[in-house]
Amino acid sequence: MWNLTAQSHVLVLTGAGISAESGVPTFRDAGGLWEGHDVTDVASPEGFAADPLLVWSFYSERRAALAGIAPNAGHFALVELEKQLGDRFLLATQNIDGLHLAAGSQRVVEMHGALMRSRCTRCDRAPFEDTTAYRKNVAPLCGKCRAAGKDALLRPDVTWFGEALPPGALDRIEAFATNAGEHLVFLAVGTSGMVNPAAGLVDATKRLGGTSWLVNLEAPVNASHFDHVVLGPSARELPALFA
Ligand code: BV8
Repeated sequence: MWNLTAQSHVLVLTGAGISAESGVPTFRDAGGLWEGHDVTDVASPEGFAADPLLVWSFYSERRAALAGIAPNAGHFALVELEKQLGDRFLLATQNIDGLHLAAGSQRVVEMHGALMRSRCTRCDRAPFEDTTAYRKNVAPLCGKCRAAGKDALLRPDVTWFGEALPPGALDRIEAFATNAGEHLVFLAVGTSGMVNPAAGLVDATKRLGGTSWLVNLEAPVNASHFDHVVLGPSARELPALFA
């Protein structure tokens, strides 16, 4: 039974599954492939170096697909939980769709960056909002570098396979969990548990003496690591769990 105490600190980890009912395809739906490429090929620095046009097509299509997409009841249930818990709540998301922020979540760590942000591959310009779905076979260049007479590609401001997470992201998550200690309640939602370091959070919870929950459509590879498993769509199961 999901019953929190006054000492409970809740760390939530979300993956592509929480956005599925908003109409955002998960990686598993595509069988981990995109246009016949392994996702780790198009979502890696090597893939970008090899074929920046293909990688920009992959991300531009996902930007275009986000038009008209809205958060669902699962996202809003987490907003309500954050309102109840305040600084005893932290949301770490693997998703880059921005739907948690759109729903009103504030204590959010975007572990893998943001789809609607780009950054320069060369200069120190800060990552900037970029909602452009570039036409096929167009890879955008940095305007600041061009003004300096240099050609430099822009890239999506996301964390690719083989790249470190954004500075401070993991520290913030680990500090929250360590501070919670045995009062940590870890809740994973809509994730296949195949990507590290996110997938290791359930084991860190156990080491801390905390309790772990999973809400997922089907049992993922690491289901047995969780103390409690709720199988079903998160837009239905999260509101029911917190009721
Ligand atoms: C790092 C990019 C270290 C943006 C993503 C060998 C070689 C190289 C690296 C590695 C290696 N072995 C291990 C690694 C580490 C690697 C890794 O884990 N690889 C895996 C593939 C083995 N990890 C990394 O490289 C990470 N970095 O380790 O850095 C380092 C340190 C210092 C210096 C340098 C390096 C970086 C990982 C980030 C990769 N980038 N995204 C983008 O394009 O999105 S990950 C990408 O895949 C997504 O962001 C997402 O996180 C992940 C897919 O996972 P899920 O979100 O779980 O989605 P999935 O579709 O798989 O599952 C959906 C689930 O939802 C399913 O279970 C389904 O049943 C469920 N579901 C469906 N519908 C619903 C539902 N549940 C509820 N309700 C529903 N309605």
